[in-house]
Amino acid sequence: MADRTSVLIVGAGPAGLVLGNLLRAAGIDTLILERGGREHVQARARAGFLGANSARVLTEHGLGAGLLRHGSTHGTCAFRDEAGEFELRYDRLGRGEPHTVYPQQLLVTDLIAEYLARGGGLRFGVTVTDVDAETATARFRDERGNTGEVAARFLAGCDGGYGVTRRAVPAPDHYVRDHGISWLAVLADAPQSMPAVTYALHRNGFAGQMARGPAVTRYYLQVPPGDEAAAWTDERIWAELAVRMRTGAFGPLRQGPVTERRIVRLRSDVVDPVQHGRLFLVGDAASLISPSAAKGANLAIMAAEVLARALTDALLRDDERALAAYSRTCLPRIWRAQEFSHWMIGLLHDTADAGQGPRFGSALRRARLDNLRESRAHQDFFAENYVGI
Ligand code: RFL
Repeated sequence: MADRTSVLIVGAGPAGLVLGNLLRAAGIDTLILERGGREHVQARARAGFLGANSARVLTEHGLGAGLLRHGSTHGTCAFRDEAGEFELRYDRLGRGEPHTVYPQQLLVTDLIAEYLARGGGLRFGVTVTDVDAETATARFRDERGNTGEVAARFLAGCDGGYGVTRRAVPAPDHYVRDHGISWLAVLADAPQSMPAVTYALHRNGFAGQMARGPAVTRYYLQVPPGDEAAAWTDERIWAELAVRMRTGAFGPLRQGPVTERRIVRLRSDVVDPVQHGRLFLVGDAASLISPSAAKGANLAIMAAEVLARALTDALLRDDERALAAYSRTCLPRIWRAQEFSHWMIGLLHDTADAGQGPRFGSALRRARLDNLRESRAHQDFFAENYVGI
């Protein structure tokens, strides 16, 4: 006998948990199946920068208490290259909005607690093995090897960019770009070295610093594709960061033990359409976006709100118009975020496109940075896209 629920959500990341919370607030019966254990999911450090729209979704729906209490506001970023450093107060440019910095693992912890308090069903250690979009059923296997099936009115695919649900959309247009660029993503137990998010452009490659909390900081180092994270010792990481951040000119870094190092391949893709039958894809499952512009978690939260509204209309008011339009509603925003993230990749790296040598690429990059340094119109474009969309 299959379990039954109104909405079966695959995956307890930001997408699945925001969706689950919003549906529970409307009194809709939901079940989340999550492959990982609770501790693993609550410890997974990834995003940190939330745009104004994401903060609004969370606070408007009673999910922002932790964010308001422990998050911090950031409105400045800095760029360094051989010509020096300049800062952009992006919270005074464009639409005048700042970021709220709140580590993703804390947000996920809050969302799980609130979802359970709202009476939502949630099973950890359960892997969905395949879904049928037409009948809205899913098969799963738990950690002991037991298998089972859930029948739902609707399925939400919130299982990330490499999950099973996107494969249940038959013959989608699958747009893919591998940027041929890898970053070493580092978390260090140390306060941030620079007061602002800092992007350093250097002939050795890009380096970046992003705040995560008073005692934890994220750094990025562009590394050759194929590099292994284990090859980067603490000493090597700090030495290379010092070179690219030009600490000789701008002052030393505040070092601490490196607690996480992992290779992130800059890869982007979009599934179109993001719905099929009674299945709807949300967040990374719909579109993977490179972390260059810190958009992934933000897209996930906003799409979850769109889908929650549409499912509420369908289940409580028997009105499926918003559900039918889900792809059309989400895809333009996804593509705008992709466009900006590509623009950022071009700003931060020497990209040698076919037929255009590396020297041409780096000269273009310098011109792009000069525009950002000097032109108010470019600064407004940057600010609006950096925090908005
Ligand atoms: P998630 O967070 O990957 O969650 C998917 C969940 O689905 C589970 N799952 C399954 N469960 C059951 N059965 C299966 N078959 C399953 N397959 C998978 C997984 O265990 C997991 O729990 O997807 P979601 O919810 O769409 O959220 C997306 C965000 O996590 C992601 O876009 C961001 O982390 C991207 N990102 C950033 N986004 C921002 O908006 N701002 C940032 O500052 C930012 N920084 C980052 C980032 C991503 C990074 N990495 C690791 C790629 C920094 C980094 C380093």
